[in-house]
Amino acid sequence: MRVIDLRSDTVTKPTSAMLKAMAAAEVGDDVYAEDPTVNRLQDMLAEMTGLEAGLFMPSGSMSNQVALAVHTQRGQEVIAPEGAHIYEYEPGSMAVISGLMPRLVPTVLGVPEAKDIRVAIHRSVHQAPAGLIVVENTHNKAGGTVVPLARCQEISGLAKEEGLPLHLDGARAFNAATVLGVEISDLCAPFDSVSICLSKGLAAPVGSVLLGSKDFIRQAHRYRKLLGGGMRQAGVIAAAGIVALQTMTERLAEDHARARALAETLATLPNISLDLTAVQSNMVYFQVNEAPALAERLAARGVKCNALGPKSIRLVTHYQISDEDVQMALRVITEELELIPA
Ligand code: TLP
Repeated sequence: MRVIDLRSDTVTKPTSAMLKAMAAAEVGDDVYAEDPTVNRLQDMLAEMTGLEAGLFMPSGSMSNQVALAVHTQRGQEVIAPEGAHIYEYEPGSMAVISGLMPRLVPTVLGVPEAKDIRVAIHRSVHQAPAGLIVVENTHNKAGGTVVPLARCQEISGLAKEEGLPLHLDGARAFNAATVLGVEISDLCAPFDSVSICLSKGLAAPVGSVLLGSKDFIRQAHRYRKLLGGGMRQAGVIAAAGIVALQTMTERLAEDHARARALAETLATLPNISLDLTAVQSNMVYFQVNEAPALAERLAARGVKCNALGPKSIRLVTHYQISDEDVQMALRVITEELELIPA
């Protein structure tokens, strides 16, 4: 049975070009910053994003948490959009690692307003002071939604006024840049630090890169080691990341078109509710009764998706999902939905 895995873009397998580059990678000890392939990847993404320096990380979660650790002091608050990955899916990491508390601000489809962030900045002696502002682009839990550039710039202006650093969880920053039709450097320009995942839509098997000023990255290096993220001959995986940057950034619109196609048909089906305005990149969320049971039945028929809560299902398109896969998945989902009592 062909398995159509729509659980996440993290499930992508390395392409043959990636595997070839991995086998041929020149390596060294990256804890000494001596792995030429890791150094090349870091320099390449720093150049592409316009930030001064980069640091290769084993995961997006570690990349975000190292950024939080470097930017803040214990006892401070991190202002983030509701549903932010650093809060929802990094299991208490900011509290455990850095002694931080989240202060979540409301959003419309993952897009916070500068005025709400301003209100969330606390300074009185009775309150935990703000230490950092975080934006997520695309915003995963809101549906893979995109924060417009003008809003990022407005928040950056506020952060500067308030003397607070601004971090971007850009796990899917290239998806956001694709939707907005801007360069990745424009997308990253408002931020002091940016975390970009190579292992999501860009299809590399492992790794993220944290970007920022040279001084920020020097401190991040220490925290990466502190968290056990010094990977030694990491060039073997960084090589796949380089191929991902060379071959995968230009094709993301295909994933977005397939997500759109999925969503438009799903929206017409009985027994579910789906907000088409939230379908902006490579994700489709819909609401349905007994989502986990539906996800199980779909998986048994070769269509894997994630039930994120009792009534929510997420489908994510990626490099290894074709037009035929979309049609096949729609057929199976339609049949299963028709079996649900209204
Ligand atoms: N997200 C994963 C799950 O953790 C939910 C997924 O399948 O979407 N920032 C954002 C916005 C993310 O979506 C993710 C991964 C991360 C950070 C963390 O990346 P990893 O999984 O590499 O630690």
